[in-house]
Order: sequence, then C-alpha cells, then structure tokens
Amino acid sequence: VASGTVVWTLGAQIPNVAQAAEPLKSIVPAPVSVQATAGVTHTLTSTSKIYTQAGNADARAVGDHLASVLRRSTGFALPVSDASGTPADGISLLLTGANTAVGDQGYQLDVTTATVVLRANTAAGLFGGVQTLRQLLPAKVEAATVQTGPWTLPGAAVLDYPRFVHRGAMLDTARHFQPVAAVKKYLDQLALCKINYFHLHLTDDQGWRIVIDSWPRLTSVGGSTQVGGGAGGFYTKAQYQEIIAYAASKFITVIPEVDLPGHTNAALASYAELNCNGVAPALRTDTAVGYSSLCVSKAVTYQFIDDVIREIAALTPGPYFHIGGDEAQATSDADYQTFMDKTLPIVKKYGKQAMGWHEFVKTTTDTTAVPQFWATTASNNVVAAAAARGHKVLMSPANKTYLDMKYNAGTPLGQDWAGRIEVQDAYNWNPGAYVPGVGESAVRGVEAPMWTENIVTSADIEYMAFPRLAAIAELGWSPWSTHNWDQFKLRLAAQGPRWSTLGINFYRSTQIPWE
Ligand code: TNX
Repeated sequence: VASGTVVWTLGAQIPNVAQAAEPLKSIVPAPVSVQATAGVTHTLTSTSKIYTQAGNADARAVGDHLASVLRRSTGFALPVSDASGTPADGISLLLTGANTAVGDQGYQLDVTTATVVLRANTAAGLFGGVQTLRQLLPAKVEAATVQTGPWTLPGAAVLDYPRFVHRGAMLDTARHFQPVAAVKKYLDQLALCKINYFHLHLTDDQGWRIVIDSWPRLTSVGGSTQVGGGAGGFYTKAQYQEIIAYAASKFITVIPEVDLPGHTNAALASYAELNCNGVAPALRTDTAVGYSSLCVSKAVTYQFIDDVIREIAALTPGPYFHIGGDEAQATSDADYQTFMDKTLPIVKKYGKQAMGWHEFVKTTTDTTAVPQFWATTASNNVVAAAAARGHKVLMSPANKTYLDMKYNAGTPLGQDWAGRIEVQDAYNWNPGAYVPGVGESAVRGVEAPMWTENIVTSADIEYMAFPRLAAIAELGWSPWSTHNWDQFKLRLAAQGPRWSTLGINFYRSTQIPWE
C-alpha cells in the first residue's frame, strides 16, 4: 500500500477514518474493500469524456447509461467513445485488467486525479460499478435538471463483488395491477441497490395479468378487476417483453410467476372447465387466501398449464420459471404431489428451471428446483432437507424481507401478519446462517417480496421498499464481515438526500440519523 492511502474493510476496525472522504464511507451496499487515497480528488468538467471498451456494444450501453445520468445534472456533454488502451483522462469503462476476484458481477473502481477507471469482466460488472460511482458524487448528481458543481469524486480504489449470486425483488401485479411505467420506475430503483433478479408475480386470486393467446379469457375476464374492485389490467405480450428488455438494460433478469395450483381464482372464474364441478366462481376482489385450487384430476388442467408455461417461457430469456405453490390449503396433500409431478416436467420441457414458494420442494428430488423460503419461523424441515439433498435456497423470510409488512403500528400501509419490520429488523439477520441446516453454501441469495393487497401507487411501493430494500440488498451483496448496524445506519442516512433528489418517497425511519 502506497503511503498516503487509507485502507480499510468496512465493518472491520476502520483506521484513520476521519481521513476518508464522506462518500467513500457511505456506499450502499457496502463494497468488499475501499481504499481512500488521501488528498486526491477527481473533478468532472465540461470537457470530461467517457471511454468504453473498444468494439463492445454492452460496455458502450453502460457508458451511455452513465452519460445519461451525469448529463442531466452536470449539463456537461460527456461524449462516449471507444477507449484505446487505458485512456490518460476521463472516465473509462474497461473489460480488461480486472482483478480476478471480481468474478462475473463485480468490478474494480480506481479514482485518481487524472482518471476514473472502472474495470470488470462483464458489462454487468461495469453496470454495478457505475452505481457505486454515482454514490461518490454529490447527491445532486441525481437531479433531473442542471445543478451547480463542483463534481468531485474522492481518490480511491474500490474492489467489489457480491456475496450471493442472487439479489432479488418481487412485485405483486395481481392484487393491484402495476402499469408498465410503475414497473420500470421500480426497476430503476432496484438497479441502484445492485438487485439483479426481478420476480414478477403475474397471477393470483384477484387477477391474471398477462395475455395467453390460447386462453384469452384469462385477461379479458380474469384481468378485469383487482383488490377493492378497481379496473385491474394486464400486460400484452409486447408489454411483458418491454419490461424484460428494460430490466435487461439494467442487468436484471425477470422471473415470471404463475401461482399454482392455489391462488388461481382469476383463472377459475375465467374458464368453467378448469373447475372440478364445471362451474366458474365469481371474480374475487377481497384479500382472503387459501380457498382456490385448479382441478388436479382433470386432463384439461395440464393442457392449460402447458399452454401458459409454453407461451410465457417463449417470451422469457431468463432461466427461471416460478410456479408459486404457496398456501394450497384447498388442495389435498396427495393432489398437491400429483399436481407438481405433472407440472414440474412441463417447466423443464420448455427449457426453464423451476422456482417456487418453499413448500413445493417437498414434492421433488430434482435439485435444480429452487425453493424460496418465506416462513416466519427459521427452523424448517422441508427446506433443511432440500438443502441436504443439494437444492440452493432463495431466502425471503416473511418477518425480515416482506416489504408489505408495516414498519410499526403507525404505518398507514401494509399488513402485519408476519410482524412489524423496522429497518433494523430487516437488516439484522444473516441469510447464510438463518435456517438451521441451510448454510452459506446452500443459499442462492435473498429476495424482498412486495405484496400489494393495499399497496397501490409507486409512492406506496417506494414508501414500503425504502429503506428496507437497501438493507436486504446489502445482505445479499456485502460480505458478512461488513455487517454492522451502527455503520449501516450512517451509510443509509447518507442515501437520504440521493433518494430525495430522485423523488423516492422513502420512509424516514427514526432509527436512521438522516442527513
Ligand atoms: C402470503 S407469502 C402470501 C401472499 C400474500 C402475502 C401477504 C406467500 C407465499 N403468500 O399470497 O399476498 O402473504 O403478505
């Protein structure tokens, strides 16, 4: 380490912390390691340039994304062009020379007086590095209109890569339909936190939200209402693809969910033949759960499932298909087993890997099936047995990660069946040592679900997601050695002005000393 450098790992004993520039101490999620170069800064000017790996369209797209963020607030031209070698000025986004430790999602960021250099092995890594770079500039860099500088970054060397391969967020578009614009807005916010999977809950008792050409009444009837009786809505196939492409531009993979065999009243109301008694029930706009089931004994049920999975899989580039499987109280255990025995091979047939709420995993020994743990009690035999067989588990304990839970008794939105979740509750647990028998190596990652029984607008989503989403994202990204509430709350506090500038309606928890 050269003299003049302050080196520390966040969460460990921080030497000379006073010497480090404030933004370097406030990155969320916390990087693996940060070195501050005392006395060095880099200032963007009207002649600054952005260079990207020559001949690489994906790196260029990340450079264009960075330029669009910076142009809005700085007013600078920031032309983007091919890098030749390692440029001697400007901001460079390079796919060469990265420390091998950064893997396929991490990055290395070096800020010197003359240059800002991001290095990664993939464009996804560069994109993650850009999210960190944004946090090294003043909060007003996030403004939509031109602001006054200076636009100064602290001298630094950051080395960073995720703890888990999967940092996810889910949005329930069934209970309250979420228009494409609202989904895109949430995707913008997820990207800030280095979230890389977006789980789209597309069907439930109260609504079916995606067009299936071979079963058109699913949306014309099943998509026509929502909780509370509003007009509902649905995505056309083109709109679903628009969401996927928008997510992909932020290196986020979409996981579609069709919740089966329960949570299916909207489908049952749309097609009488899917019901064992041949009678279509009424559409439902209440929030009860556990009363609906597809008819396990009818052949038409599996024709329906084949068509639905085939049509959605054909539009979905990501490797996962989420089949729900939760709260199937209206399906007997034997029928549930029969149902999964017939449905899981259909997911495979269309080239996808099955994901489901954790109870489905008791029906299969196929270790490519991913259980999503959502219980409120950590000890869980079904999930521990799955981990022992070799399944990788996605962690969404409802009393830690459910973004629809109230923060406290005074929270106007949300529910509290899994408890109330203040920011510290969302942060203070270890996904790699939470469920007995499901250790670090059996964990695929974390996901924060947003159910929308009484969450309607983007403002509602933001209020419930922020700041807890940042806590869950940090648990998924940052090394456990950085885990420290007293430091995390200060880092979160520094995000407040950024979120305000971005117009995010975050909850100003009294646990956080907001700046
Ligand atoms: C339980 S968690 C559900 C959802 C509800 C949610 C509300 C899970 C797999 N199922 O159907 O929307 O609680 O918090």
